[in-house]
Amino acid sequence: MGVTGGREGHEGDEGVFDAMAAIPDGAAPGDQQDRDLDAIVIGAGFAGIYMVYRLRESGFAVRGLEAGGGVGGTWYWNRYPGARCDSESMYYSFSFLPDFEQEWPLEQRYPTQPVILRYLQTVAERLDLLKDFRFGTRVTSVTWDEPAARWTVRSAGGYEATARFLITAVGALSAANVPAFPGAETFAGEQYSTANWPHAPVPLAGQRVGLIGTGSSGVQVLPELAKEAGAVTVFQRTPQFVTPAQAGPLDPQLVAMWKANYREIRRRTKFTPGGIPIPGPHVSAFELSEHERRARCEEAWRRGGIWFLDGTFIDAVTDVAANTVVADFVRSKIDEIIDDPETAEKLKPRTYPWGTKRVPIGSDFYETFNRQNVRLVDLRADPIEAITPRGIRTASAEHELDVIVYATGFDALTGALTRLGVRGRGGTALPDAWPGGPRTYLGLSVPAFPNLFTITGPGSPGVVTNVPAAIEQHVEWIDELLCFARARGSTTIEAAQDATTEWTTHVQDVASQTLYASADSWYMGANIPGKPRVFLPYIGGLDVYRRKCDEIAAAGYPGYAFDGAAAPALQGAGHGAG
Ligand code: NA7
Repeated sequence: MGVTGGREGHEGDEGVFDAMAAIPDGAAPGDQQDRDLDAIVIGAGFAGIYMVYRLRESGFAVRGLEAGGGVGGTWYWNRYPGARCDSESMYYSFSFLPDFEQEWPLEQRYPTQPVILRYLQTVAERLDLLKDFRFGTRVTSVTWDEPAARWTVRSAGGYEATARFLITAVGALSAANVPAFPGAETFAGEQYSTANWPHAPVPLAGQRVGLIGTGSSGVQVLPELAKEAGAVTVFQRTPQFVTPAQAGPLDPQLVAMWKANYREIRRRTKFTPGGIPIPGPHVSAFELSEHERRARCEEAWRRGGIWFLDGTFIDAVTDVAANTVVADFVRSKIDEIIDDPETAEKLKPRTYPWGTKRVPIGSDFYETFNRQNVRLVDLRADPIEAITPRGIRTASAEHELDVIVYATGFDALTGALTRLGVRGRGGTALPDAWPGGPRTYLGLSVPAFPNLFTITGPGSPGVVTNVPAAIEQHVEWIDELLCFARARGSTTIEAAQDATTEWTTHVQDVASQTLYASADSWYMGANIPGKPRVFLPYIGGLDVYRRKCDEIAAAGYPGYAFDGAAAPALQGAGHGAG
């Protein structure tokens, strides 16, 4: 039986991704053709919703296309039990709706998937955006028509549209990665991917569940599976440094204070590195005594979430010794929490620095291993050999299962783009333009792909920040650039090779000042076999990035060519980030 759920561009793979069949492409209301558009936006998550709104308000004829049956993006698909955002509720929303932000209830510290989905649905309805989207429309080809200087977009169901500009709002973590284990199709039970979870409740009572993957999704789903299932076997390839979320209801007094100051908080959010204005650490681990270091880690752990991620030491991800202080602290917590020393040992990360794989934020993840119905299989010592009709066979045993849950991550940042089938000038396919890894200007533009803009694309800070904050910056900047081109009567906007090389080099240079490159993470493309090993997002900070983009806009967009003529040369040496 195939994995239930599905959406990624696996045409012809419907047996594996069969829930997508529930949204027949082409069944969407509206015409089968759109010929007179200024812009097409692909995706209806935070990015697509805001981009369509901005362009519409700027007077462009714009159409949003979305594979799913409604708005939500990430939050439409990732419906697994326990799914919630790692950013706190107060920050995880649009900042451009000052009246609505007063109205919208803030109840839990971290918004759950149903709450975020409802938020996006409500925003889309309030802004009257649903009519501007065509849902159930899976884009399978995007081609630059050189003579017309327009993009032609086609969907699996035969819809075709052309537009001057194409903006991808497809998400950085949306192309699900489900490894092809031998024999998966022979499994007699049910298989689910967290990234494509069914809309209907999945009955798990009394079932023997196997969970593959212990990244953020696996960390969130495990406690919920364990509460319901008869037994859960966790198949772990790499242990993680899981941080406690310290989730719970928000104090109404805090919410009232927050709402009274929302405008100022939003203003500060725009000029913080991570899009969340919390005071960062100002001390090196080595300015403190051992006792003080421990106390600082304890306090950050007690506060949980981002306060531990960003709240220990200023050198936690740049200095090996400082990093070891944090890593040892988390390992000591694992020992404290887990009853069985052998399980605790298997759960302790030892092969990469703390923070260099995306740190999962969990609720009762480690505690769940103290339950009688949860077992851990260490795949490093006991690898998966095959999936059989009865379960998962590892080197040492066959684990009998009724259900397999894949929480195996995403082809991050590039996967959703390359799966669109984009072809630029001369028919060049996007993956062919990126043989050694993605090359972009500001994470937003690619040479030889004129009039294409990639919200939270590779080289953007999006995914290492509070994502809506980065999305708003990208959307507003793209909208202003399109207005600029319209005002000067330009037909094409294209990133220059030299500016692209400079930005791409800068993205790697900034990452190389940290310990990130030493881990096999999705940041490095290391989770996808054969993917070039480069650091994918921009880690220099959203504040630095925003200033850089503002400077470029103010200077008339150097680094771009308009109608083939270069805009002024880049001013100043380098990009001034660090
Ligand atoms: P992640 O963080 O990429 O986690 C995927 C997990 O699946 C991770 O534990 C992987 O182990 C594991 N995995 C992947 N492929 C395999 C194979 N072939 N065999 C066994 N285990 C495998 O994805 P998530 O969905 O949890 O989170 C993604 C992001 O979404 C998250 O970082 C947040 O930003 C939100 P590995 O560590 O690669 O050895």
